[in-house]
Amino acid sequence: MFMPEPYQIHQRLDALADCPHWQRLTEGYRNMQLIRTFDKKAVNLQRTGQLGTYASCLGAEAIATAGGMALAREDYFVPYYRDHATQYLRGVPLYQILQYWGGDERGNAFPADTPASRDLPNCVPIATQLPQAAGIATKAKLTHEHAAVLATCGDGATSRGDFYETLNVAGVWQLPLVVMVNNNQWAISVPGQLQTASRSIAHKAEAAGIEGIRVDGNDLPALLEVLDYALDKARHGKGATLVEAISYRLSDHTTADDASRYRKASELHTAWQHEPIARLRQALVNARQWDAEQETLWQQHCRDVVDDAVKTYLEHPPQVPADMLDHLYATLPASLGRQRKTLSRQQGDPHA
Ligand SMILES: Cc1ncc(C[n+]2csc(CCOP(=O)(O)OP(=O)(O)O)c2C)c(N)n1
Ligand SMILES: [Mg+2]
Repeated sequence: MFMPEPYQIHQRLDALADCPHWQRLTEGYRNMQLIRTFDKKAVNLQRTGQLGTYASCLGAEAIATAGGMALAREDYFVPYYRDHATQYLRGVPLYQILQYWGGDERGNAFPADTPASRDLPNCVPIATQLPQAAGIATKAKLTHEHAAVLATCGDGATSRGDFYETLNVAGVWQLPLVVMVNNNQWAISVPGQLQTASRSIAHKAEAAGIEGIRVDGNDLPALLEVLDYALDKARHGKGATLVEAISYRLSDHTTADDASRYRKASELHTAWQHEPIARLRQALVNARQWDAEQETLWQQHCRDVVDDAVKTYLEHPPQVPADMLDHLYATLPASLGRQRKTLSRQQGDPHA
């Protein structure tokens, strides 16, 4: 049974000999490859004017995949914008993830028959999703659900009041909450050392009286161990955990950014040596759990799945403009009602 060492960075990839979970790790590897293929395609779609501004998950594949694999159906997921893998594993089809980044809100209507139907959509204002996650965790606790809430954010988000307020209530109310921080070393152009003077992000748990764990965010088996532990603890009423997953943002901040203007090429080059997919592949190959033939077949499969998702996304008729007024109010105010009618008429609805 895994027990975390306080504030030591937990790693597992280099000591997998006694691993009883090869099947889970190869499944995780496949998921990470799939999401990287998707991510590359999404950037290309943006570059060719077919997607809006997009936040790449390059380098965050292990973190988000571990989240999706460790969550149980009855748990809740409160994401931030690099968690495409978790959303996919919770049941959001890839084409819907593209819809969201294409500016189409229908991408946030997660399928009702999947675990994702319990989850929140992305939240653009940094860290504001965290108090909402604490709210869901409070409800889960008060109604005695056997469920945990996993909420994620970036290192920059940990400077916001919402983050501290969330940890505070999580501690004092013993909430079934896990906050996982993707510490990718950068918040747009702000590096970690300008972000906080705290010894680590995990140490920020101390003041809230909850457990803080550090884990290598490029190490899928380590992440799975930490999340299994923290989510299980939450489900059994044993309190909240702050997980700091240390990774590196291998992409620009978003497609609207050019990171070469503020960070050294040598730093990026070094970070690529530790990226999560190649490391896991090497471990699987060493253990004879994966080979070149499987790799070729899987990569082809990933391309096919992603091509299908892109086709479905591009084939969807655009949202009608009147949609922007729907789902805002239980009863639309009269002034907006008139605007809605005008929009509908312009769309060619004679009965509007
Ligand atoms: C309240 C708020 N302030 C500023 C922004 C602009 N903004 C978008 S992403 C970002 C940086 C976030 O960095 P981090 O939390 O480290 O996440 P990362 O993008 O590195 O994954 C900022 C400042 C915002 N979206 N919301
Ligand atoms: Mg960051």
